[in-house]
Amino acid sequence: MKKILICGAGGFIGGHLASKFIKDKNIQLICVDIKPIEYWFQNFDDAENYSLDLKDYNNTIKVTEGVDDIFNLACNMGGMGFIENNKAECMLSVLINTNLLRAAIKNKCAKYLFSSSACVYNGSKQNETFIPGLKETDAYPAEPEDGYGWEKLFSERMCRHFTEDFGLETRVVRFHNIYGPIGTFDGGREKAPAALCRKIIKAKNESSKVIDVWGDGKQTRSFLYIDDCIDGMLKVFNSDSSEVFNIGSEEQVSINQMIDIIENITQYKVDKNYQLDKPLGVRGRSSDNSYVTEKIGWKPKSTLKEGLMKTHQWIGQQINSGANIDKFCKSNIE
Ligand code: GKE
Repeated sequence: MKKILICGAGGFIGGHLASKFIKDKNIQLICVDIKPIEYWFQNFDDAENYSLDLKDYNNTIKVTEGVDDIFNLACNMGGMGFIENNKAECMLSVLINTNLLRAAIKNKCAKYLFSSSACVYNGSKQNETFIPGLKETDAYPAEPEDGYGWEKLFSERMCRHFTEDFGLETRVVRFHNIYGPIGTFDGGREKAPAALCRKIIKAKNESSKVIDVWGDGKQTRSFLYIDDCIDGMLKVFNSDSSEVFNIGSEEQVSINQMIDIIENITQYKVDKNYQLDKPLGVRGRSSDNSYVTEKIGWKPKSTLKEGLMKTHQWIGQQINSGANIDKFCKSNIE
């Protein structure tokens, strides 16, 4: 029996990871999140569930006792609209990683995964719309996204030094804009795929023609479907490498191209009201997966269209169900 701890289990990626582990009868699962349990996106009676603030060292000691593997997916985060306006809050997540690493040593845990982000990449390499995919080495020289990206880059490095100095086995993955069902789609923390599905579904429902789009729509990203994210994260975790790996897609699209795909799924055309004063982030970003494919043997399976179809279907159901959807739409639940 293996004892596994998921930190941030009430959030999007943590919830999907918990739903995978809970099916494995050889795993004793411990789930922790700062949110009250009724606000977790997914929760399972067969797990031990705790609502605790992992910025507090005492709590990290408590939940890591007897644990073999730790998945740290806990941080205060969101899409561009959140991270650009909450830099201090994002940086405070450094306390979660710091205290969890210390607790992992104290409680002699075997292995530790840190979820980093494409926001660590050097901004000067992301100034054009269509850019070559970012390689793991492109994080240095350091010029990450202010606030959120600095915290991620610092915490990545702390993992490395805990491995070198204390022998803790660490794994680090850099997620590139993960999307899918059972995630935030309104309220300020949502990322572009969910926001644009929501806007186009609502426009159709209300027979309105215009949606707001942040920026000029020419900025690019690559988006990774949640199932591929979980698969990649577990492959990296189960590998024997403590290096940092991209977990992203190489299918780089402009926001306008993604809107075309969502319009086709919705079977509804909209006019775009471009809002140039909204948070925009980098001009272009995509993942280069050659290193993770070579070393770990992972690459994503879903196309953007396939992933968006499933995401769109779930968001449509939530919007049209009349059920209480607060937990997927509120910016601050603590
Ligand atoms: N959120 C959002 N909502 N973004 C919009 C919207 C909208 O209605 N309309 C257009 N955009 C544009 C944003 O201005 C940005 O240029 C682009 O879509 C992507 O925004 P995003 O999905 O919110 O987040 P980013 O890719 O810029 O940044 C995210 O990167 C991830 C790592 O790849 C971060 O916020 C983190 O969630 C994460 O680390």
